[in-house]
Amino acid sequence: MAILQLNQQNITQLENKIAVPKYDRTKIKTGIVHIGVGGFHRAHQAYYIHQLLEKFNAYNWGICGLGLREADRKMYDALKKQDGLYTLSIQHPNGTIENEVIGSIKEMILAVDTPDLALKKMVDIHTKIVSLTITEGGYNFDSETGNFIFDNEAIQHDLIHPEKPKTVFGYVTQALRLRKTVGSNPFSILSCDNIPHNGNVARQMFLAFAQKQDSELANWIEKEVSFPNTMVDRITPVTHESDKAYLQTELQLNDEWPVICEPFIQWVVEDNFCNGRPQLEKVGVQFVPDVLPYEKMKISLLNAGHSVLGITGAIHGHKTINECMNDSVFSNFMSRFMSQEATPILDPVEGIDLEQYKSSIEERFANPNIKDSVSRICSESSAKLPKFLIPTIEANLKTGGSIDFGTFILAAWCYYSDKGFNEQNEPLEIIDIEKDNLHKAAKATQENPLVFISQRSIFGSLNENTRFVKKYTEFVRLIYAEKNIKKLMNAMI
Ligand code: CS2
Repeated sequence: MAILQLNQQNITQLENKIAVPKYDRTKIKTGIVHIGVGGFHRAHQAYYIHQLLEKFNAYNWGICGLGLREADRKMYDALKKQDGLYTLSIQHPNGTIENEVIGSIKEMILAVDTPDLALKKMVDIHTKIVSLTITEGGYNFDSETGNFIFDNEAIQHDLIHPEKPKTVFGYVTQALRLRKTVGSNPFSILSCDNIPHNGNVARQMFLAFAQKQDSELANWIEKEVSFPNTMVDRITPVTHESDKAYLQTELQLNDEWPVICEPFIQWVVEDNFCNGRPQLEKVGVQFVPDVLPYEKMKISLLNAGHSVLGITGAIHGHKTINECMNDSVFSNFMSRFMSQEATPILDPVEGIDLEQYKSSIEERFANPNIKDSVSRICSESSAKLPKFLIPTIEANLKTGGSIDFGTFILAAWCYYSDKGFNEQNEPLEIIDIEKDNLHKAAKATQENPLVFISQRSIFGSLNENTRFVKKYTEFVRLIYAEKNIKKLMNAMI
């Protein structure tokens, strides 16, 4: 049977094989410009908007995907070819797969090719929200000081050339400037990254940039633009060739870049939008006055739990998170980390039973059909760990709580960054913008055990805490001497 290319024209031929959008896509107007379209955005926010279109004809809230970097070209090309359509394959633990074509991404813009078009779309009066998944590192702040990093070429360029921006800070600020000039309302800036207080952090960073460029504009942004805090959740592994091949053989469908995800989905949002918002509560999004306890809970348990499994699992030679969960030493170690170190630092969260929440994380991680690679989890650890794990260690140092599990992970991360091979002698796939610096610092550990944790932009002042330094040094010594991470973990649980 002939293989059909996924695109708008073929939609009617596809509807016998797979769920396709029932709404009239020609009626969709862009209300949201999303910067950073990747797997997660397409499994999460775009899926919620798709449901809103499907059930409530929310035609004013379509999405325009905006890529600012050359690295976004591949996604741009794939979605452009498919008129913004893509397949979401929801993988249940029992093997059931729900495939659905998602239609909420109405248009795509690649700013490196068409910068004027990108600005025009952000300035368009119908655009009410600019949302972001620019990764934990994308907010451009120093973990030690919390300040915006000005000392970088692209930022320097954008400060001097407001009309020819390159970075997210330059684009958003210029778009707001143009909106102010023509007297239209600003858009809300909606951060969907895993950073505690993501809205507040975004606000602080965009204001710092704008202040340096144009203080009058910065004052206007401060007064008029809202930056809701949000907690986002859905595990979305990297798409593999086999996922594409599955759609080709099972559904005779060619999709350049489908998305795989788990059934679980959650979005908790602060109801603080300066220019309107979609009625997402109709499709299960929770609007709450204070998102911070939810964010802290999710980041300290789920994201940190992922890093705990990912780093140790990678060293041992496990390839995926579910493989780690099948190994009781790893799953028990994570569970001990969660109960002994992360739970005590959390505030009560309304409507959530923490014990149940932790069990659900364990079940989700064990989903055998998600196959989330440890390399995705370990990627960009230099940006993730200062948000996911280090605050928990710091909080426990303040209260005198346990720091063993968290500290072990930092020592293991040093070993991981140093060796570049797992204990089965296979090369590790290390993806980190700081990869070379991490490797250099970790290499020096044999002579001076504190070099790695003296990278202050990652570890802050942890290297000045005697209790932490003692534990860390002991673990580094053990991990390097034993060369058997599992044995050491087993002794701790
Ligand atoms: C993961 C997250 O990047 C990571 O290390 O912990 O991508 C995680 O899968 C999502 O935040 C789940 O919502």
